Amino acid sequence: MHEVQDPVLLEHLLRHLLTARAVEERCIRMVKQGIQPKFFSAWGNEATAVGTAAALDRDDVLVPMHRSLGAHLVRGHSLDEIFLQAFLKDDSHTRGRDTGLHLGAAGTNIIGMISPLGSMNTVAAGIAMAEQLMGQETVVLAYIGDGGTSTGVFHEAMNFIGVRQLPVVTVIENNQWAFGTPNELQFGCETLADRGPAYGMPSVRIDGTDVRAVYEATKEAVHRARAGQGPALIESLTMRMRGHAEHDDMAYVPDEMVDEWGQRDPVTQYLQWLRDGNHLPELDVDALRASIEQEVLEASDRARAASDPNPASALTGVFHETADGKKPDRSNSSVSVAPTSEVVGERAAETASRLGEGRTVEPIPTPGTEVSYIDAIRHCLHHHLQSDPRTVLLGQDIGLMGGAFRATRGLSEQFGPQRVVDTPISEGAIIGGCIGLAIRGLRPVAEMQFADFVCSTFNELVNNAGTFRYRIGVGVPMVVRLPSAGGIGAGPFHSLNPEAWFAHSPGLKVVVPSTVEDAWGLLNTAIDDEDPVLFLEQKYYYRRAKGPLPDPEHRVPLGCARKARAGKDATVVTWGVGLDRSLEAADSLAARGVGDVEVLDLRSIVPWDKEAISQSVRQTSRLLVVHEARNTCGFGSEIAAWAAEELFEWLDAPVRRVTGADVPTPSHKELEKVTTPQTPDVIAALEELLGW
Ligand SMILES: Cc1ncc(C[n+]2csc(CCOP(=O)(O)OP(=O)(O)O)c2C)c(N)n1
Repeated sequence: MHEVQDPVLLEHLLRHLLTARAVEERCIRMVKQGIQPKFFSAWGNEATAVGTAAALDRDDVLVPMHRSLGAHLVRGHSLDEIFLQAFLKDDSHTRGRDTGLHLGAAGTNIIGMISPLGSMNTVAAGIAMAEQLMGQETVVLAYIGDGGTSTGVFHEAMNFIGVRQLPVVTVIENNQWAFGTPNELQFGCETLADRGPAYGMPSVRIDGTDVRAVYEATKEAVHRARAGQGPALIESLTMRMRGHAEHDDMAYVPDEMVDEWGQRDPVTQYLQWLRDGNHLPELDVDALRASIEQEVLEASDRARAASDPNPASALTGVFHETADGKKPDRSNSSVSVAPTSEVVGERAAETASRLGEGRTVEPIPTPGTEVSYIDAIRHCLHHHLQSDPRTVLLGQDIGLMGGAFRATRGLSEQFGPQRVVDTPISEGAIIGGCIGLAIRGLRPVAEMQFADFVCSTFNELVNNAGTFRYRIGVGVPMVVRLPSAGGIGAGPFHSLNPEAWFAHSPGLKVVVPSTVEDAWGLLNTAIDDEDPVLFLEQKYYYRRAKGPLPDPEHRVPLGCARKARAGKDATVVTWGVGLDRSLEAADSLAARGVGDVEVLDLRSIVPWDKEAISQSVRQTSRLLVVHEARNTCGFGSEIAAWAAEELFEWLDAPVRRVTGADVPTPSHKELEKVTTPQTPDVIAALEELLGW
């Protein structure tokens, strides 16, 4: 028996069902007329989108997907916002940078989606963690299609949500088709709801064409989550009544299926129920529909006439340094806004002090105390946990155990397991979780157990974290610590130098410290930076490099090379393990009187210090790049290409590179040596260069 009887709610649901349908009709027509670039119809999904979103409270957070049009409307996106985005206009949420239904403006409680399926569910988990850390009772409502449930990262998200019992309600919009793939080729269990208990949460399968059933099931799940009783999974069964997008004729879908589900159209069904029970006797449905259609028409016309983005704007806003701060037009929007940074700070401080009650925080050694590189990292993390309540650490085994390399030893005891979070073995959940935490105003620092395992979450970094600011103007201030590089016989899966992959991906900053001073200084800067920073810490230096612990305020600006050795005859640009080899080589040449070599420790790959290299090469006229990462498309190629373009007139010799070989890193130390640059290799290259 349905409990949904309140006339205000009944009319609310009706209004949004009719609006969603009217937008559908308008968009389909405009795509046919060639006016609108693209449209992913949600025809048939209206009851699921509207009924779920209607069950939220004002400050809850929506993490929509591409069939969530009705949810956007319910949560307060105006028709103007929807059509401005559909036409990729300058005043739209993504200013022409992302596609039609990827709505979600900065600073609101609707989070703009990315296309890779499953990825947003980890972000939903991170947002829920953030809200918990701020002591809020916010519920996060996230969606996924039946096809999207097969992705690895979706399982990672659900497992993580289940393990931590986060207040996330996940709605599977099972419209029985994922592009051209039916349910029976998508999953082997009987229903997708069967998976709920295995993820550690209750689940239910509902009729997704019945808006009242959808509303009730979601309301109950939201209520449980808000009461601290954990997450839920709702499988809402519908039918995708049109092609995947308007270009798809869906000839592969059996006609009988379309006919059968056509009989269960969510809008018609609800209208029929209202009529049969005379539930809204005063309401003139035809007049309401006509006025909605008029509003839709006017909004779409207004949006069509709005300005297109300035083409030059496409080159701005990848990082906060180049963001122009332009905000989309939200004048008609009634979407609730996210807490401001001041409020986040206050809430985080309250939670941090509550979590800290009864715990003893050990003092950080006084500046000047000799420490190792790994201890400098640990003390810097400690410093941030202590001085900034927004700091949260996430990683595998980082809590109880203190991390594989003990970089977080003792921090969980001092700051609590809610701020030093042991995660499942799930790189996707760690990085997606960090994104969610960061966009809600916290300062997450992730640890990959080894840099190599970042491959398992490439998507979250490259497609999500790296594009967030560019797409919607939302910064993702997070740091990913990656124990990188070889030189210690760690073999093919524990020796990665991933700097070039990430340097090639817009929106990610990359740093490589090689000394105690830089480990502290770069980490300190990275945690305070407004963009995602990959911190490629070098296992080779963990216990080998020692030095005085810097002052807490010591910061190394990103993009500044360090002159590790002055010289006048040749310039070596290097970083990481290459620095040790290059300094040894330079000393050896000097001792033999062969040449006086300058060594620049680049230490920041994105951004990188072209000016320092330029200045040095103008004096030495010779340039050698040394890095342990593989040769082909290594970052040395970028430096060499740039030098050929910009420094040609200053060079007396070709630019040379000494790099890792294009092979996986072998485990046997002698084999590893052959595949990675050694001091004699650097000496030989310098001798050759000096001979020009
Ligand atoms: C990880 C990933 N792989 C492939 C795609 C391409 N793709 C976009 S939508 C889609 C089908 C999605 O099906 P489903 O999750 O059931 O959602 P629906 O479109 O049916 O609502 C595919 C394969 C993608 N976006 N992400």
